[in-house]
Amino acid sequence: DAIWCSPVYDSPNDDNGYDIRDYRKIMREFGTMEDFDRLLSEVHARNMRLIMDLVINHSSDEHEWFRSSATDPDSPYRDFYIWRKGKGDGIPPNNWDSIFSGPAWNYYPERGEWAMHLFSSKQMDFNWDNEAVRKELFQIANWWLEKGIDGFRLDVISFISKKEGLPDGNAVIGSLMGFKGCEHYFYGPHLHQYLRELREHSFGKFDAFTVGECQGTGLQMSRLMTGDDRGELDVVFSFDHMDNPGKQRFQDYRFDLRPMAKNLMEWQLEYGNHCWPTVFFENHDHPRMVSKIDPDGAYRCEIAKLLAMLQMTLKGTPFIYQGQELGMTNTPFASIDELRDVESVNLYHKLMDEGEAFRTVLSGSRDHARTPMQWSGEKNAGFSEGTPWIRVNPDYFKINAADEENAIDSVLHFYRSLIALRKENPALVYGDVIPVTASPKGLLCYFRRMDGQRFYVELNLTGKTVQHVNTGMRGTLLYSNYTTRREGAVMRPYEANLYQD
Ligand code: ISL
Repeated sequence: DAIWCSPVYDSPNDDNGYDIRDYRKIMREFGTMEDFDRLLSEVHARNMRLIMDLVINHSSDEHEWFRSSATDPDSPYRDFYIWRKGKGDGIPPNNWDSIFSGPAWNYYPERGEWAMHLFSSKQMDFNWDNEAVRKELFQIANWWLEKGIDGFRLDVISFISKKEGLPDGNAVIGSLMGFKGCEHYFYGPHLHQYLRELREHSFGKFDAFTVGECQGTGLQMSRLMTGDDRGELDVVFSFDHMDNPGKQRFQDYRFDLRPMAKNLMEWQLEYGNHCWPTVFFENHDHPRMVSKIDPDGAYRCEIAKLLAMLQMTLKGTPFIYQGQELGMTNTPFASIDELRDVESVNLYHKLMDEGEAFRTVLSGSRDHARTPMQWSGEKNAGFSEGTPWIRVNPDYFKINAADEENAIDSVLHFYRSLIALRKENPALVYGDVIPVTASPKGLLCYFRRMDGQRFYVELNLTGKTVQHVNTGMRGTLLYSNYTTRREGAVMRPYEANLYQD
């Protein structure tokens, strides 16, 4: 009942719209402001909400503020971005790396200085320490809120405050994380102050919903950003569960659901009653979860449904990424020419001489999640009559919305049923989460309980059979991802069952 749109603002599209040239204009490829206004009113007419992506850690280098700050010594925007002198001999002001490969700095001869970009070389970081910048950004947010949108997803909002003096990043942290400098902005000195100002001057005045993208802040720091008495954000996206411990996205490994479940349970139990979690397994920055877990796809439907059950029976706000509800998979891109994402392309060129570059890029590429939505088995998956901007996943013949709609036991219908059940039963939203601590290894079992109502969820997180746990619960089986009854006391691979007392 709510939609989050990734950026649809005017942009040269160096990073799929996350590089904004004009915050008050719609990207030509997507239509006009009239189209947007119609979208908003049709969404509201259906009693739904619309959340926009607010990308205010950086803007495009084609934004007029940046152009003016680079070229005009008298510009009122001179200090809107992070400009510094270099160390001489073409050496940038510090050793920070861009998250999208290469140094985090561009040199501008017209100004004789370097400007910082934590992301691509066309995404220039704003100088949040300048109050005039903050005021302009609050006005942008308010302009959209006055239009009547319902809230924002705040892009890399935890990166907005950088440590004074911009000191060099530690080499060990840099090699662990893949980019140097991050300890100086993952949780910067003025972050809380800036979030409070945002709320005070913008979101709070409109009672708007906010979800902050907060890479690397972990449970405790996220509590400080979302506590209901803190006046900062409503909820955050935390990413610690999205890769297995010790692994990172660009590694070719089979994702194990067990550590993810452990992490989710920590948040369920320790985040506290003054904070509210989000629950998500996919977004536009991550490969498809079913493929991470089971690259061969033997258990694709079972896993897709297990994820649906987990997501719809945990405490928190669930976010479903487009295509997740069909069990969409990774795409077998054949070469680098088929990839579009700036992060993938830059990484490929960086790795070139290390061999295996394409394989590495393919394991983590964000393009897996960005292929056209699979509406039907028609040409281009029913997405477009024209040539899509990126390759269509060839499996659209067997995985598409039209077929899922017609098949009674599809992943899509499973999501629908569970969403309906959750809406009808506050115990699934607000109820206590009570894990069964004696569950055998490989199982995740928990109760949701409120006002005499009780649900029980049992999930086999592995591809092997596991001994079933007897909790004495004699409830009715409401949903299962297996249609046949099991024999004996074992849980089949990735089996997921939901019972009610
Ligand atoms: O820190 C990271 C690398 O491990 C990234 O996951 C980073 O947090 C993430 O890429 C930030 O994502 C958001 O901002 C980017 C944009 O490309 C993404 O699409 C967006 O979700 C820059 O605006």
